[in-house]
This record gives sequence, C-alpha cells and structure tokens, in this order.
Amino acid sequence: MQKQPRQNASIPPAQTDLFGGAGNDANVGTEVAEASEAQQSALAASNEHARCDVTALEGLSDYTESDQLHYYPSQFTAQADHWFSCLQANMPWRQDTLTIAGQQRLIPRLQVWMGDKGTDYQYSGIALTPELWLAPMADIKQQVEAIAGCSFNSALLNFYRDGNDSVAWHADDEAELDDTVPIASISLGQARRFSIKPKKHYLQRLASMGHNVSGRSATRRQELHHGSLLLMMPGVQKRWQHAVLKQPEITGGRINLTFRKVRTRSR
Ligand SMILES: O=C(O)CCC(=O)C(=O)O
Repeated sequence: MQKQPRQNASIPPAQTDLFGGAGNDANVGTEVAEASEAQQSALAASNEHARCDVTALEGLSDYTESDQLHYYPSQFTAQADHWFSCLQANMPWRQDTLTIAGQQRLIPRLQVWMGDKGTDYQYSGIALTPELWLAPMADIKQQVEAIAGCSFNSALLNFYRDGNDSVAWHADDEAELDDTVPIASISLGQARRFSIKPKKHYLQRLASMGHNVSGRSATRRQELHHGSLLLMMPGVQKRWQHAVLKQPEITGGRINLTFRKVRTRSR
C-alpha cells in the first residue's frame, strides 16, 4: 500500500483561505547538507506549523485527501543556497524541442531528466532518457523521501532563467508515472507563482454535483519560495492541472525539482 507522507501531527483540515495562509518563511536554521534522518524529522517537525492544504475547494462533496497539496515553505531553507548554486553550475541543462501542430518549438525553460536506469519518460512528445544521479541530486532525493514517506526513482529538473521562462497548463499524468505515488516539488532561487485548477472533466463532475465553480473561480495560486517543498498527492494529477506562467517582470532564475516514480519493467 502507498505510504502517506510522514505525519508529525494530523493534517490540518482544508482551509478556506486557500493558498493564503502559507506565508511562514521562518528559517529553520540547521546546517543539513548531510542531514541524518533524525535531523530531517526534526526539520519536518519544526516546519509542521507551516503546512497547509491548498487545493481543497470548500465544501466539495467528493474532496479527498488524495486531492491535497501540502506546502512546506521553509523545509529546505538551510540547504537551498548551496543546492541552487551547485545545480545551476553542474547539471547538463538543455533546451528541448516540442512539436505543436506540426511546428517545432523550443520549450521555454531548460531541463534535465534524471533517474535510475530504465526510467525512460515521455511528455508532450519529448522522449527523455535519464541522466544517472549526479551530486547533489541523490542526497536531495534521500532527504525528500524521508519527508514524503515513499521512494522516488526519477526527477525532472527545470531551470527558469527568468520570468519569461514558464511551464504551461498540464498534469503529470502520463501512463509511465506510478499514479499511487505523490510528486514532490522543491523550489530553489527566485520565487515563482504556481497555479492550479480543476481539469475539464472534474469541473463537469463538480457541476453535475451542484457545485457552482468555473475554471477561473476554482484556480488557486501559491508563490513557491526558495527552499520550499510542495507535495502533490496522487489525485492532484488525475483531477487538476498546474502551471508556472510567465512573469515578465521577474529577472531572477529559479530551479525546480519534481521527484517522481516511473513504472519500470522490473517493478
Ligand atoms: O516549476 C514548477 O513548480 C512546476 C514544474 C512542473 O509543473 C513539472 O515539472 O511538471
């Protein structure tokens, strides 16, 4: 059975001030480049108060824990500067090409696909063969696994060079992703706005259940801060879409790491 994220306290009830109450940026203040599991537990505990549920629409009758996002604004504050500079300098960043309506377009960001052998992955027509784990990614993976309570075998690294880089509305719902495992997203560098809204089929279902929501009214937004962790429960990919849209006024760079579990043949 899929393990749930480690609970140091019970998950707080869905909040009506969605995305609004996530503002605690307290520096957890521990040097944890080589953090032990005990240190990670302590960090998670000290960060616990900052966790909030961000996708819940108040009163949805089929809302479940599987739809939740948990935002930990300061989970990796202590490691964030080091990770950002190390990843920016040392990853084999590349700009891949998408084919849209027969036309080739460079994606508006740099990326790297990293993982265990056999974790090949494809999205939007881009076929990705994994780079094997490079430092410090294996260490970051271990630290995030300790908090998420599950194991990951791959990660997509995105580098947004400035506010003109973006990722369009999508869900990470490809068949090769294990849809019982959460996706864990770490943000480093410039804070950027993460947006999330129900997929069309989910909006229709909500309407048929008598909920008066539109894509616009149901859209939620969250600034993802330097050193933060966002855990997306598996239902998020089934019923919701997310995006990091352009913010042209922003000049700083941002790195995002999304840890995932790809189904491999040996599974
Ligand atoms: O940069 C982010 O926060 C989101 C990245 C994302 O949506 C993805 O990797 O699928």
